[in-house]
Amino acid sequence: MRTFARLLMAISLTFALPLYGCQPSSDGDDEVTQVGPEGGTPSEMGGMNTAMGGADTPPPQPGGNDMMGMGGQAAEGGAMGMGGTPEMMDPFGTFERCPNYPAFNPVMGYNEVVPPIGWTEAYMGDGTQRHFSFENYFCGEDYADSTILILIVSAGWCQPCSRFAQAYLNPRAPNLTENLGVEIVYLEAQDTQGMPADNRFAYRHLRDLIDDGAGWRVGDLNTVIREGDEMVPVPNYFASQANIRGFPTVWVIRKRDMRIIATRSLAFMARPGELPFELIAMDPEQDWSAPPPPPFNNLCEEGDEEETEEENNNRMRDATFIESGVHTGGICDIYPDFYTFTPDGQWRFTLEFDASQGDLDLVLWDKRNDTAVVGEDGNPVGSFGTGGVETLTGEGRSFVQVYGYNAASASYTIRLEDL
Ligand SMILES: [Ca+2]
Ligand SMILES: [Ca+2]
Ligand SMILES: [Ca+2]
Repeated sequence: MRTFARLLMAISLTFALPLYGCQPSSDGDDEVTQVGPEGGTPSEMGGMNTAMGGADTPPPQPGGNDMMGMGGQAAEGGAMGMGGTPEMMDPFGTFERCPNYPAFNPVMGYNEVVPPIGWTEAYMGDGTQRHFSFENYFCGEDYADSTILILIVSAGWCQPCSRFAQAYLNPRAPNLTENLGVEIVYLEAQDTQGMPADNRFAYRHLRDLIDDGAGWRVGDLNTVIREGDEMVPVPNYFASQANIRGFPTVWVIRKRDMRIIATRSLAFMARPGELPFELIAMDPEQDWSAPPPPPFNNLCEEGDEEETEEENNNRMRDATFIESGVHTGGICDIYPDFYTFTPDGQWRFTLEFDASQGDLDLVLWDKRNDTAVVGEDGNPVGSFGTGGVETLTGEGRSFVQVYGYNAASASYTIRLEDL
């Protein structure tokens, strides 16, 4: 596998495979710098970075990280009842004390060992609650056969987070959890308003998205950490993590040493598509910093592809020039399609396709830097819906990238209008 991954990396370098990074997090993100020696920076690799991850950047946080202050959430819930002593049975179970938990780094990120944190009264999909911690996971008998833990750090307002949970992770969760020893933790850092989220919000939000699908539901307000004999509240622990620059942040933690062995943003830097959780679970000792791309299933029919054997539009500099009007094309391989046009004033670019065939997205491209345009709010400028129409407006000479979400394939129709 290692050889295979390296080969793919070499191929991607040779053919300048698009680098699907999380645009808002690409500057100063340690995950990005760590890929440097092996993969080079996006500009070194042809500058084909894109916003395909669809990661969002959180809105400004009113009140800041420590708004709730310490002790905002009691580690031991009031459900203990009157006269409860620490020895009494906690209805939510116990936090395991795990003396052989590995040495960790409080700064979470790729290749780091995660700290012994947990969540009081975490929710399961069926609404039952139990204390859950990384120590429970590392030492507990319940997890003796587990291989990896997938930690998804999301926000209630973040659409790409919802799509990731609904369309990508949850459909494969039964196989992952029942056959491949995978534990899943959905951590909501913020609610729909961008305010700090608690377990209850996480439970309700995930119930709307994935019903009773597998995985813990926890909120960052209920995060606790081991301090001697106690688990002490550290509300907004994730909000203060420097390596979380956008949502969703997805980390794969190997149980053997509690090390983060794969991240969604690193994977997007290397190739199109989401993390291959099944492959990682089956071989957690492998180097997953640059996983292989997902299998591509070409759903185009004869004549859908607007490109030819001789000429492709996979890169901005090879963009297909189009006039106002209607055009047809297809995402018929894993590479994106670039288009450019030179209207006098404002324009609208509408992409129509069969969403049941594949989920296509649009990104406005920055011709100077050869990356996705980043808006004032820090998010890539584009259209990332789940239906069959994506629309983008702009002004003057522009470049637009059409791509398939998680290596999706579909034919499409473009309508370019002067406004
Ligand atoms: Ca094409
Ligand atoms: Ca293309
Ligand atoms: Ca879409």
